[in-house]
Amino acid sequence: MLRSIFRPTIRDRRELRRYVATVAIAALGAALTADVINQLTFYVDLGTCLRSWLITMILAVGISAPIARAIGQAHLELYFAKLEADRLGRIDPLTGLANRRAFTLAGEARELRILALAIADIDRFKRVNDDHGHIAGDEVIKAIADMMQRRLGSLGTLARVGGEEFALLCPGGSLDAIKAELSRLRVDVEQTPIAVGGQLVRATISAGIASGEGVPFKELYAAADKALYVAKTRGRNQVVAYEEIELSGAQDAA
Ligand code: GH3
Ligand code: MG
Ligand code: MG
Repeated sequence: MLRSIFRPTIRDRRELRRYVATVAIAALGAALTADVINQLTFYVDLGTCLRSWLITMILAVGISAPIARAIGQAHLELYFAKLEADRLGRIDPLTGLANRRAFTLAGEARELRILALAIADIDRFKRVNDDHGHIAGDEVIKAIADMMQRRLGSLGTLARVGGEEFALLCPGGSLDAIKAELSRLRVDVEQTPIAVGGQLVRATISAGIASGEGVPFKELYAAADKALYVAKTRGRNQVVAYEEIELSGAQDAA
């Protein structure tokens, strides 16, 4: 009881009402107990006792309820502010996608079984900035993020994990379907000029994908990153699967 009064957890209006009621009942109980002892010690007559108890009850509730309401309201606002801060701490402000922190938390969630992880990176993005300026560069990042959201958003957690780098974490579905959507996204980006400040900017992306149920998140991330690196060295604007490079490595060695 004391803990729920002095260290309350108030998450909605119902809990706020319960808090006000708890404090008012506690104040009423304490004040009435004191007044009963008082009146019985200095007993005059029953009428005086009853009038005093009635006044005590009205004062106890009348004073404690508004104070409890103000304290409870402050706790509720603090709770909402914390929720909002948590939400903002997981979102990339430019694209509205999850940020790297949220992506890592999702990937390391113990109960999550990961089917596939892909990393996509805009090709030669430094040139976009150099040719069109940093603000136009931001617009390009945002436009590509929107294309990704439309193509890949339903497949799992999509995040902006770096400047012009995105990652997708798929907990289920069909691996072939995920690879196919990633390839369609690559074509979408290649074929969709992005209008920024009266100019059309053309961009391409490269992506690496790794899969394996039960493989730890960090290992899968490193494998997808390796596949992305191979996509870049092979000339960019392509999707490479880690299994594919492992296989070709084995064939080269044979
Ligand atoms: P690659 O094909 O090898 O990926 O080449 P790249 O030029 O895309 O790669 P690099 O890593 O050399 O350059 C990435 C550039 O992205 C450099 C940096 O200035 C730019 N960048 C990073 N974050 C942002 C951002 O938030 N906005 C803008 N406009 N540019 C950014
Ligand atoms: Mg790049
Ligand atoms: Mg990059």
